[in-house]
Amino acid sequence: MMLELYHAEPVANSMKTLLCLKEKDLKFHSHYVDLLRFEQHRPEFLKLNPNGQVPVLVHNGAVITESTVINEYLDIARGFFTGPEPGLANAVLGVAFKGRPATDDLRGSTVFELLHALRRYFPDATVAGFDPLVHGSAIAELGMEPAVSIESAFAGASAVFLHNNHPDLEGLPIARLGQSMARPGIVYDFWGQNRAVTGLPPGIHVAGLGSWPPTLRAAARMVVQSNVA
Ligand SMILES: N[C@@H](CCC(=O)N[C@@H](CS)C(=O)NCC(=O)O)C(=O)O
Repeated sequence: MMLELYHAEPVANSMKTLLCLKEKDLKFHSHYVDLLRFEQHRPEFLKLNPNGQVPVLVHNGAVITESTVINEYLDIARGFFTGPEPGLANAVLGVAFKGRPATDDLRGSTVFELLHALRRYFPDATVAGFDPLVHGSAIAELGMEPAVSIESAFAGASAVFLHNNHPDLEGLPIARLGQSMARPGIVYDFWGQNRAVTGLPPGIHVAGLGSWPPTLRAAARMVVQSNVA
């Protein structure tokens, strides 16, 4: 979906994001907000940013309001809008601290470590994020592309991480969801909530802590050894 930027003159904080878009040669729809006419305080704009400030980036339902975060988003998620081949994509489902009892609280969530590792090992990969409770804007602030559903998070992903134990992530139709994944693909189930998966499409694997088959263990060891100095 098209990037949309709400901005004022190409100075100050608006300039910061405009420069980033220009540098990356990203096409975007420009919404000029006339600060001298106080358009930043109009109700329709305040719905986007209650702080009444520009710049604001809107993309795929995500509303991002801080210029630094916007630039990080453009940098990290650039694979989603630079070309027809987005390259390697990962997806993280269930990003909150825990899934039972269900919460949208991110504090203490191991998703920070997971994202850190993904960025280290796959610097060019995009990461889609979905959580039944965590708002898309919070997911975008973590540098993930907010997915609107479990289905869309699976689509095109090479690796899908079921990170917390929210009940919605239990008993997923992985054989069907896996059909939309890139090949080879892996669904890594941190909580083992999808143990008895049958009928997987060729090239799609399911693994979880303690369940890696020897061939995948060897492959994982090679990846780790080639990345850890
Ligand atoms: N922390 C914000 C600051 C944004 C900011 O200060 N924007 C100014 C324009 S450069 C603004 O919208 N001012 C209008 C107002 O405060 O009424 C960011 O970096 O995005």
